[in-house]
Amino acid sequence: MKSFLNVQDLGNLHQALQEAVEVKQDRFQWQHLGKNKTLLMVFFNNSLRTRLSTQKAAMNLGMNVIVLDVNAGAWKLETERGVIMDGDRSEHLLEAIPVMGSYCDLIGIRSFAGLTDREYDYAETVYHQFLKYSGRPVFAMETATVHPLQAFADLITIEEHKRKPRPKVVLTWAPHPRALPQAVPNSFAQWMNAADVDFVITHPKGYELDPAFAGNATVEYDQMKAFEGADFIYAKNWSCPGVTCPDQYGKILDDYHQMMHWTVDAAHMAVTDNAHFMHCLPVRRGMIVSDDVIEAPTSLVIPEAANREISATVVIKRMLESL
Ligand code: AN0
Ligand code: CP
Repeated sequence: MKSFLNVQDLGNLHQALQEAVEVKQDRFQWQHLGKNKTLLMVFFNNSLRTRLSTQKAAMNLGMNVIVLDVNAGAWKLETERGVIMDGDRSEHLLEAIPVMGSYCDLIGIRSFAGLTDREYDYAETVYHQFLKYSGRPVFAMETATVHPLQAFADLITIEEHKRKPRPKVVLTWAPHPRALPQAVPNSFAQWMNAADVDFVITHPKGYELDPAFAGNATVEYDQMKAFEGADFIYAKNWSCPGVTCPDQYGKILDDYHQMMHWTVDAAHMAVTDNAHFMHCLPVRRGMIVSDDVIEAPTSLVIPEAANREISATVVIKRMLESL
């Protein structure tokens, strides 16, 4: 595997899930694969889970790891071609990328959406520049439109906790004070569409996900109706994807004070089939979810985060095997 952005990059999903089970049984059995190999993790944005779980995964596989926080100590990078660099950006991404590639064997990138230029974000411009100019296999650690390591961990978690062969999984929008990317819901939708689940998306009008990710999933605008009989509730905020209202791309459509009835609380969970609560974290309590719901025994937020180490181990293992 030379690139990891989408669920299709893993090939047979059932096989990948089986590999995750094997990794979980003994995560250190492929230490030889990473000997004298180096992973470079490049962060343009903050992280807790991705940073720790991906580094741990690489260590499970016997790799060395270098982490670069671009905004904390590196030169400010220009990303546009054809500009006169007389501002505060000292270096161009087009030199920085091959230089980074020369020090490592694999590259993981975190580069969030700018949320101003839909075309630039949805073309995954930064990711593809890394792929093209680094000469190394590259994987997304949340890029402009996707967060596949998260969605893979989410699916592993659902497989571990499902009580029916085909559970009902509901992705629900929830309020947040700041505009957030669509990467997490995009990937979650893509992976759920590929999995054997009954998948429903619920959000206020205007937050329709890009059809490339939402596929044929059922969209139910009545949140309570969507929650009925659900086995898994996956909450996440996202800003306007610009599908039904292109001029609003990356914006919050209504003041969050008006949207607090979308916060997942006990009254919401009461209409489900004793559903598990899920969220990728970091989560704002009182905005996305109430304290009692996230603290309930049915909440999976911690096992879900723990499975990030498993999803990352499978992905890095696959990349090491194809070096
Ligand atoms: C990011 C997002 O919503 O994409 C990262 C989530 C894993 N969240 C925040 O910036 C709060
Ligand atoms: N879920 C997730 O990717 O968390 P971080 O932003 O802390 O890495």
